[in-house]
Amino acid sequence: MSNNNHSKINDKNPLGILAIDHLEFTCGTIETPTKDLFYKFGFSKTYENEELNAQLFSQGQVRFLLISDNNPTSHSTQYFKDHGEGVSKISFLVEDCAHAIKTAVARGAEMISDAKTVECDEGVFITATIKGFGDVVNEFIQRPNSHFRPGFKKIETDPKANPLAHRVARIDHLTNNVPKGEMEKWVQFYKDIYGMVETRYFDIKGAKTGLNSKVVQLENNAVIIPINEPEVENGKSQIQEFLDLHKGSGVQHIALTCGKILSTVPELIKRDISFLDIPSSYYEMIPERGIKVEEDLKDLEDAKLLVDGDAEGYLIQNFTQTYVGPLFFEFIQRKNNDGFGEGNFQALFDAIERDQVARGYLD
Ligand code: TYF
Ligand code: FE
Repeated sequence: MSNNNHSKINDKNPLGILAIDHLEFTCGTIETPTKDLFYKFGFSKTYENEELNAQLFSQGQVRFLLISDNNPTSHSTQYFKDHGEGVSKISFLVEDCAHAIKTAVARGAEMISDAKTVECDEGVFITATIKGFGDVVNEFIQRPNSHFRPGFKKIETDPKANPLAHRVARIDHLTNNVPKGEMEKWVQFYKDIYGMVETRYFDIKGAKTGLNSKVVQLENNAVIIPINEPEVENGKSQIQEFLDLHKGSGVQHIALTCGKILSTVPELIKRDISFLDIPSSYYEMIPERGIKVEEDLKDLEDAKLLVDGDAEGYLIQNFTQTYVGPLFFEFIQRKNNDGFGEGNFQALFDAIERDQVARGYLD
């Protein structure tokens, strides 16, 4: 399989990762408020496994698995006990699972389970897992067709689904928060095991928000992972606040790609999703920043959207409040710009600090 002409396995993608397949969210009960959140975000339930007490929520290529399996020997249950709700597993779709696990281990990964083949009515599925950052595990899944996985029943129509007029398409990036002093180690992990490359570094010093951040990614953009560490240990950085609340490393935010963010974010606001408040002074400064924005600035302001870019292109983004423990979501639309909104960081971190003050974490 790995030797055909269309193989995605090469030295820039040694494991042959095709995409983020799904993210597993461990939860205390399957009736968690996180499920209502997914419905408000426009997801619908597409698969279910009653034995595992697991439900898959899908929208575009984005898939979130809610699981509350309450099994003392399972990783998701252990993760929930140690951290509460959050992303307990990152699952990658691979071309050839046996190749992926063998190569990952040869490149230094710690194996949790070797390639395991399960045959069911829907076909032959192969999965394997390695240790990821913090207590998060990384799965490789090779599937024969569109069926989610063995043991799951497809749900033809979800009566509770409430789709958005313009749905989100995919996971743009997935940000990892780690303790002070660990950023470099995890950058190295993604480089060594996955063959990712480093594409950004920034730090914000002095401010209460102080943090260091690097981005690692596959060169084909299929997987993009910013990694943040607090600048000062036990300070008041937003990264430290996350680590305190989550009791350690974890997925801090998930950025979802929009096709028409000027429709999607206002629709989410109508559904009572809270986004960070951006002061109107922010919009007065946009014309001076040399970004050629097609949208009406008033529409962007009404929708509380941030813009960043240059003469060549830009992106539009905003961030929700924290919703799953300290985890939040970003909605992003790219127009010929592959940054992360670096030009917004001051306005963004000021807004996050105001939010920390409102919650009593900062004074
Ligand atoms: O993913 C990013 O890098 C941007 C910006 O705590 C960002 O979305 C960075 C750190 C942070 C919140 C947002
Ligand atoms: Fe982001």
